[in-house]
Amino acid sequence: MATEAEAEAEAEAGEYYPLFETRRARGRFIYIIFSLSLFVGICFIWVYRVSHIPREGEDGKWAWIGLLCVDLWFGLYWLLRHPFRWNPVFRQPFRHILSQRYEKKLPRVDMFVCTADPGIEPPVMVINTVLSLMAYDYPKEKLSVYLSDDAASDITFYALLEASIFAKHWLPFCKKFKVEPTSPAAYFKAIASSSHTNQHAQQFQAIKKLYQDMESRIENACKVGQVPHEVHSKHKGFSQWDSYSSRHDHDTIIQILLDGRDSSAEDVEGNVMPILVYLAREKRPQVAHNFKAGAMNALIRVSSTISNGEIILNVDCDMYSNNSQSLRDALCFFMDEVKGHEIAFVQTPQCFENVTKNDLYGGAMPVCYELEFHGMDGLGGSMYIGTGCFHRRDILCGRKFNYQCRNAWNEYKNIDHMKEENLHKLEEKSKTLASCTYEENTSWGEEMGLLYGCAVEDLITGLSIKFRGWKSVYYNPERRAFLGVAPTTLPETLVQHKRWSEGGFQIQLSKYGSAWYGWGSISPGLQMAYCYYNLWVLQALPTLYYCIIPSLYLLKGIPLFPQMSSPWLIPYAYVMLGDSSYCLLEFLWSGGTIQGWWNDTRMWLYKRTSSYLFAFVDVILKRFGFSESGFVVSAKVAEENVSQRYEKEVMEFGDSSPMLTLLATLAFLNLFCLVGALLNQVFIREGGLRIYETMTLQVLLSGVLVLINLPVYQGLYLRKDKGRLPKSVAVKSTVLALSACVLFVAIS
Ligand SMILES: *[C@@H]1O[C@H](CO)[C@@H](O)[C@H](O)[C@H]1NC(C)=O
Ligand SMILES: CC(=O)N[C@H]1CO[C@H](CO)[C@@H](O)[C@@H]1O
Repeated sequence: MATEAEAEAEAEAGEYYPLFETRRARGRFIYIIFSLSLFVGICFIWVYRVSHIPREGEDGKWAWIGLLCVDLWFGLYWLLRHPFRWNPVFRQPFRHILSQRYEKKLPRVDMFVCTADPGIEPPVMVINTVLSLMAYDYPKEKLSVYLSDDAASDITFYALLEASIFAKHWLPFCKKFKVEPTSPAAYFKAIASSSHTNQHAQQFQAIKKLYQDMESRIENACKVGQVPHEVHSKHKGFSQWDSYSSRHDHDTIIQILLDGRDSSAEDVEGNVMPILVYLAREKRPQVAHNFKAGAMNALIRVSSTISNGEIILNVDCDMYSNNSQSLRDALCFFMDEVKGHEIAFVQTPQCFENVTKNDLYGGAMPVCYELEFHGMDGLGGSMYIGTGCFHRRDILCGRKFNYQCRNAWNEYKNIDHMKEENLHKLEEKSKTLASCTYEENTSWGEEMGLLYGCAVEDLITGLSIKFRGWKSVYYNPERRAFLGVAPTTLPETLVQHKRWSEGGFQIQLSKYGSAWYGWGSISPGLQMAYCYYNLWVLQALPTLYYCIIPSLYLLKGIPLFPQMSSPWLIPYAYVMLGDSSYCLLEFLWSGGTIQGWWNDTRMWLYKRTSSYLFAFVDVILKRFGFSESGFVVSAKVAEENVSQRYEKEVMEFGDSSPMLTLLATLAFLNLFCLVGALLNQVFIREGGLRIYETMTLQVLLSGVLVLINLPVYQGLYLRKDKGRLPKSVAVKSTVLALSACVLFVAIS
C-alpha cells in the first residue's frame, strides 16, 4: 500500500512524525505511597471490627457484625478504584500532519444522530445538532448525516426538511466566516453575548433572520402538532405517513433529503453538500425494537447501501459539535501508521453546555471524565459511552482483531450507485434493511452492530469490541468536541443513573462481566476498572446500612465505633479525613469547585440510596422473570421556571415518587435520631458530655447526613415554589421515619 510505503520511507529518512502523541501523568509515586498508607488504615479498621465484636447478649452484636461486612465490602470496592489512577494517559493529535499526508485520501464519514421523542427532544434542537455536523471542516462530498427518528414524527421530518434548505445558506456562511460553533442556535447565542461588533454585519443579519424564521416555523408546527398544509402537499416525502398508525406501528420511512450529487443538493454557491437522510425504521407492536441499539443497527445497514463511510460518528441529538475540526482530530488516531490499525473507536467525553457553576446534580462528573477515563485509556482504552464516539465501521460490525491487518484506507470513490440506480430504488432497498424482520436469524445484536438486551447497549458493545482484541482511545480536548444538555432536575438525574447502574450490573452478570472470558484480551487493570463501574448497584445496601443503623443506635445510646480516647480512633480518623481530602483534591484538580464537591457528595449519597437500590431490585426481579425491561428517556428540556431554579441551583424535587420518598425518609430519620440523641443528652442523662465521648463518630456521621440533606428540609419547610418537596412525600416520609425511630427504641 502506498500509505505504508510512504510512512516507512519517511521513517527511514528519520523524518517520520506520528499523527498523535501520548503523554503519561506524573506524580504516580506519591499517589501509590498515599494509597498504601490508607490501605493500612483500612486494615486496622477491619481488625478493630473483628476483634471488638460485642459478646453474646450485649447490645448491638448484630449491628456490629453488619458493620463488619459493610466495612469489608467498602474496603474491597475501594481497591477497585486504583487501576484508574495507575497510568492515566493524555492524547494529542496533530491534524496539520494529517492534512499534509492524507488530505486527498481522507475516508468517508457517516454521522448518526438518534432521536426518540419530539416532546422531550425538540426538533429545533435536533436539527441544530444535524447542522453543526454538516458544517464540519471536511470535504463535504465525504460526509453524510443520518437522522434516526424512533418516534417517526412527521414534524421532526419537516424540521429536517427545513434544515436541508437552510443548510444551503448556512454551510457557505460557516466556511466563509469560519463560524464556531457551527450549531446555529449556539452560534447566535454566543455572538449575541459577545460585545465586539461584527464586520460582516449584513450577511450575519440575513442569515440570522433566515434561521429565526425557520425556527419559528418549526416551533409553530410543534405547537399545533401539525406540518403546514402547503409544505405537506409540496414534498412527496410526507406521503410515507399515509399508512402510519402510531409511533409503535408503522412502515419504514426513509427519505434522502440531500443526495450529494445532483444540482438540487448544492449549496447557494454551487458547492457539494453532505448527504442527508431521514430514517424511521419499521416498528410493530409485537416485535422487540431494542431501543437505541436497534436504531443504530438499522442506521449501520441503511448507511452501508447509501454512503458506506468507513468511519461512523454517533452523537445524541442534543449534542452539537462545538469544534469543526474534531473530526480531523479523531482521524489522526485512526490513520496513524504505527498505532492506528489497532484502534477501534475514539471516544470524546460527554460535556454539557448548561452545567451551572456548582453543578447541583453532579451531572458533569469531572473526576470521571478528567481522570478515570484517562486512566482506562492507559490500560487499553476507555469505554464507549454512546455519544461523541467515532467508530471504524468494520469493527462495529464485528471484525476481529488481527495483527496482520494494517490500515487500508480505500481510495475515495464517487458514489456511483447513486447515479446508476435511481434514488427511489435505493430508498426501496434501504427499506428492507430497516424492516422489523430483517434481523431475524442473523447475528445482528449479538456479534454484529450494537448488542441487544442490556440497558447500556453502548458500554457492553464497547466492551465486546475490546474482547475481540481492539483498543480504543479517549480524546479529551480542552475545547470541547461536543456539548450536550445535562439533566436539570433531581428525578431526571436519578432515573438516568438507575439506567446506567442497572445496565452495568447486567453486564457484570453477562459473560462479559466474568474475569476469565476476557482473559488475555483485556488487561486485569481494565477488568477491575470495568468492575468498578459495573458494580455500582452493590453500593446501595451497604450505604443504606450506614445511613440507618449507626443513627438508630445513636438514638438508643449504643456505641458502634471507637471512643474518643481509644487508639482505634486513629485509623478511622485517618481513613475518613485522608480519603475525603484526597477526593476533594481530585475534584478540584478536575475543574470542580468546593461547593460543587459538596453537591457531588450529596448526589453520590442519593444515587446510591435510590437509583442504585432500585436498579439492584429491578435486575434481581428480571432475573426471576418478573418485570419488563423499560427504557426511560430522561426529559431533556425544562419548563420556564424550572430552568430559572436550575440556574439558581435550587433543587428541583419533581413529582412524588418512591425514590423521593426513600430519600426524604432517610433525611428525616437522621434528623430525628440526631435531635433525639441530643435532647436525651440534655434533659434525661446526667453528667455532661457522655455521648460526645463515647459516640463521637456516630454523632458526626448523623450530623454530616443531616447537613448534606439540608435541601430536603428546606424543600419541605422553607420553600414555596413549585419545585419543592411534594406534600405527600413529606407526610409519608415523616411518618415512616418517626415510626422507625419509635419502633426501634420501643423494641429493646
Ligand atoms: C465551544 O467552542 C467555543 C468556540 O467556538 C469556545 O470558545 C468554547 O470554549 C467551547 N466550549 C467549551 C465548553 O469548550
Ligand atoms: C435546556 C436547558 O435547560 N438549557 C439551559 C442550559 O443552561 C443555559 C444557561 O446555563 C440556559 O440558558 C439554557 O436554557
